[in-house]
Amino acid sequence: MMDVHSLFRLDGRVALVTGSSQGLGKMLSRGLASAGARVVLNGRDPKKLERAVEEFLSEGYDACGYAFDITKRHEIDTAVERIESEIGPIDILVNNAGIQRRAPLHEVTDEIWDEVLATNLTGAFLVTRKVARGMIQRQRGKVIFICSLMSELGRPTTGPYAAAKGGVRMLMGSMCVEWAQYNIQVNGIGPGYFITEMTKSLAEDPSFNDWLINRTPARRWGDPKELVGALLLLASDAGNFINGQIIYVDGGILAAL
Ligand code: GCO
Ligand code: CA
Repeated sequence: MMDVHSLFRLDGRVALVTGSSQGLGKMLSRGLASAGARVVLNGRDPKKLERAVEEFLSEGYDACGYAFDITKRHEIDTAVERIESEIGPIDILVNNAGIQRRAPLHEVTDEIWDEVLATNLTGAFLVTRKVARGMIQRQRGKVIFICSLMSELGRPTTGPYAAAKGGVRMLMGSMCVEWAQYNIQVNGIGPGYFITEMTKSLAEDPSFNDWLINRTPARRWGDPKELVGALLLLASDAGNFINGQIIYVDGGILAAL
């Protein structure tokens, strides 16, 4: 009889989740902690991060927090080195941090473009490049990028975000083809529509809500908890031969015209 339960366990593994003091990142971190991982939460705002760590500790999870901005190279290097010396080598990296700045492309300012690409694409690359150096040494690691439906499709006013998330899809695949030989599995999760700080304004707009419900074969928004299963598959030994894939958790949106 196979022990399939332990296949998905993460006991003794260190997981860093960027942008995890709120939103999907916080829920993903809860899922990793529930499977036994030591979770390292991250955010730019030390106070918000501290509140999230307190919450995790009060729920009995093994959690800590390191505040750093993933758009700042020196902050990343310092933080990753501190985490690896104070907590332990990072076994699992979840590149979740991301921002959304909606505007029609002809009205997108240089600042909007630069901020979205710096956070959603370049930041994810910088963190992963730093963490992967250790994973290559150790010949073991799990890297999961939080992609998006917009790694595949666009929607008016989300051009910079879609460009970044499309880039994330190809960056993830490029890392897979270079690092799979070091027993590093690089994959992605593509969330559909979940109500978070990023999408609250959309959910509160009746016309958008009607459009989304009709566009989704499951006829509903996702519950952030529904991302945890795909995450544990990719973060655990259950996914040791899954490389370069994006698992879309979208209620069927990408399957529908
Ligand atoms: C939007 C949303 C989307 C979602 C998600 C979908 O403006 O349409 O922000 O981009 O956040 O990325 O996968
Ligand atoms: Ca695919």
